[in-house]
Amino acid sequence: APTILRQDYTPYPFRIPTVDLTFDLAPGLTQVHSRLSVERIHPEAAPLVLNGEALNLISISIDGHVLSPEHYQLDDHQLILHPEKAAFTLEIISTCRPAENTSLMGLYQSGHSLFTQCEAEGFRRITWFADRPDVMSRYTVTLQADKTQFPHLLSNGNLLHHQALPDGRHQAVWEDPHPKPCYLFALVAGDFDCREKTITTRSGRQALLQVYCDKGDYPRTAWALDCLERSVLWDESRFNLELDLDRFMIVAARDFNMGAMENKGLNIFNSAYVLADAQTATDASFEAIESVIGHEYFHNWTGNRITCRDWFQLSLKEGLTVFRDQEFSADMMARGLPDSAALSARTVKRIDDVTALRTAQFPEDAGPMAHPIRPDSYQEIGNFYTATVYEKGAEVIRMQHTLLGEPGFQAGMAEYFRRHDGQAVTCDDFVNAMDSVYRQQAPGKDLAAFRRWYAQAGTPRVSVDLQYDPQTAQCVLTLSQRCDPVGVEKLQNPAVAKPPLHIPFALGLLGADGSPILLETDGLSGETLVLDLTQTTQTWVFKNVTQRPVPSLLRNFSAPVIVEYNYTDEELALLARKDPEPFSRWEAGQSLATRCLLAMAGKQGQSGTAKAAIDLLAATWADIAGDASLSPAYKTRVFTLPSERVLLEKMSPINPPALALARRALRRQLGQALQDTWQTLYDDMCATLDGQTYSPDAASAGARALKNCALAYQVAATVSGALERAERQYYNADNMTDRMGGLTPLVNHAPEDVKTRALAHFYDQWQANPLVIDRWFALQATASSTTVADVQALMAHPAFTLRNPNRARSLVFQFCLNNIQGVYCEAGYAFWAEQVMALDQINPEIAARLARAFDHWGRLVPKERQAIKLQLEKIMQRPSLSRNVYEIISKALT
Ligand code: BAL
Ligand code: ZN
Repeated sequence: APTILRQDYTPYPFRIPTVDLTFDLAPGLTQVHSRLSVERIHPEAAPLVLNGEALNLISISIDGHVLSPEHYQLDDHQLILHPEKAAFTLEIISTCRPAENTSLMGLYQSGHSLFTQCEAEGFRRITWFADRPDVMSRYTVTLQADKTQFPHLLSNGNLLHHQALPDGRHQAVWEDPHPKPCYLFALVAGDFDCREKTITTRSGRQALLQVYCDKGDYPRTAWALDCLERSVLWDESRFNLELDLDRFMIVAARDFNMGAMENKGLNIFNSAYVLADAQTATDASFEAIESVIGHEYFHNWTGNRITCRDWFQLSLKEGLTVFRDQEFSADMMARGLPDSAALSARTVKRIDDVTALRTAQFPEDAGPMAHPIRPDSYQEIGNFYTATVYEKGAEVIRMQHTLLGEPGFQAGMAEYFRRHDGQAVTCDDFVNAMDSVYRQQAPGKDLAAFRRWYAQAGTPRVSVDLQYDPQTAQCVLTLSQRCDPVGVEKLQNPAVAKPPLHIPFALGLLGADGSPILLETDGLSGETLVLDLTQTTQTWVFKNVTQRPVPSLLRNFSAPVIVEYNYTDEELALLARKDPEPFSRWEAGQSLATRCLLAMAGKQGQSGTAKAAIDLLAATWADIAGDASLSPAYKTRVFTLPSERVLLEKMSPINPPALALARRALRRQLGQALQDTWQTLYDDMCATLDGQTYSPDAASAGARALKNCALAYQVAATVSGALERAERQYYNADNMTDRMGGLTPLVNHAPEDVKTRALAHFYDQWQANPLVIDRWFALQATASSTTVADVQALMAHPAFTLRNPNRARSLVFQFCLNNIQGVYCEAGYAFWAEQVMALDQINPEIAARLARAFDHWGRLVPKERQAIKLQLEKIMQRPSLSRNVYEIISKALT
């Protein structure tokens, strides 16, 4: 497969100011009539190259004259024309087959409806076009279809006409006033329920907000519409950005590759991120829906009004929009709370975001697919919708926010829109706008070193040295940064010295009793200082430090780095109990737990080796449990041990089964050691929630989370009566969060008959709801006792299909990615390889995601490493691998 290089970018030699599409829609065969106005930009005779895949050509004409085949070149990927005129109308008639399109890219059928997905390169499966984001056009779209089968015909922008046609057909004509790249095109045809609301935007315009769903799902759309309205209001108030459309639609699709898609005015969503009610969705789902609806809505400005020049710039819109959705969720969680509670609520969101980064992005940055947030090359762009581009990209935006402060960052955003509204631009253009504000704010400083974050792969490490001199009352802090070669760098240039990055490093110092020490250095003072680490090694001297301090490092995770500092266990316990900065306080507890787990994993789960540290951890947790100033949501994060996937990154060589064993053993031990604590927490949370009707607000969700966390520890520790309590909770719950809170420990710990009965009851109850049945599969896929044979048996269940991405994810992905005890064995690796190959025949984007499950194979203990290598080679030998899977497996084997 050819490698595409960022440095090879050249502008498209033509403009296509208008696109007029007429669709004759039917699942079996759809005809597309495309009329493009084309204008040559470059005088020299560059050919007009249009992309097209899986299309059948009927005719091509220029200014009404039909072209015969000797006037164009056509292959499986391109149509090349040699127009003589400088401006002309190009008409292409073609057909495609939505019902046969299992890739879910382009136009496809889901249930009885038709949907499109064009990002990144799906539009070329609809019609021949310049399928690249820097070609922007005004679209007029006519949709024709059978009226009974497809009563709703939707596309971007405003509805111009709707009329009946002969033979029971009808047509709708849509016009989008905003020029857009083709990846933002969308159409939907089907029979839907719709929940809607008219709102007034800040400038007094009326806008219609709509949520479309399959018939019968209407009762589960209220939350989504509410989230959409709050997103509109938030973008006005926090970012000064107003909705620029008269109509904003969201449509839920059962079959969808991604979470959702920000098509202009017509967002298409995976139904998992739209549908929710108390009975079927957990608190986590409600929260995820809020975040994804916000995310897609915020793209309307960051992504759609200003888009990407080329796909190497993907993080321009994704990193920025993830940052915006993270802030939206944090603001929603902190709404109406007094300052200290608001800080704690925001920190809970920060903890979750950092955990997600460490779970997916840190491993990616250490593996064969490591790439900078602005990649330099790709074979298949679909493989670069990654945690690095999204989540690390958001961290890079967040650091600019930290450096400029909220008012400065907003000034930079305003400058970005002033310069580039309506354009397709680069990450550099964004940083230039921020830099212009930064230079004004801080004369003599600039973002030159900061820009390296866009170019460098790998997670930097910052090592910390702290020297204290009681005589002079001075504390000398030295920070040193390094970033080891990763991915292809290791082969190409292992000795490469990466230049230092600009790392905003937030820090505090605590006294022995945990009280904050005022930091004074170089004209700066405060209880938290954000130091500008821009050199490989830098030193700061703090004055008037009257006692030996304990450092609180990288507060609020001010940069996406790994900190190295030799804390004693006691120092970690002090920070976990007393650090006034809640993120670092959580972090200290996690570090102490990590020490226990790694020591135990080194000894096959034996806790004797870490007894003192475990006792200290338990004592610390007991104190935190009783700290009335901390919210239940925050406590739940404290009591959640780091996941295996986070821990794997800290082990060398990696021994996953040993880690899983250690984690299970530590959970049991903490369950036993803190029996009374769990009982008190469980009772307190039940009392807090008693008599309330279900609401997904952050406070109630936090109470339920802590209750279910306490219950899970009791069951893990086989505390007498705990299993019965879980069972009662499962059967009597009035909401899905509590139901899952009861069922999960049952499935992991209960005797076979109890577990089987509950699972059968669950299936029976919810079999008509696909999203709930996804939970049923996922729960079994991740249960510690589940084997490859169990998963194969579940795949034979009538409700299972690999064709639906959510279903494939719920069983196959959950097992391969999250069932450490089940999958790390020869049978597990063989199963994984088989599924990658089977999925590749159906849906290469989804197959390529599964293909990454063992990215870290090269760092595993030798026995596992060999076994996985065999499977990688087996996949590689498969003829007709998709470009998507080929890129992943070939890089893994390099
Ligand atoms: N643009 C693809 C889906 C998303 O990031 O919103
Ligand atoms: Zn996005």
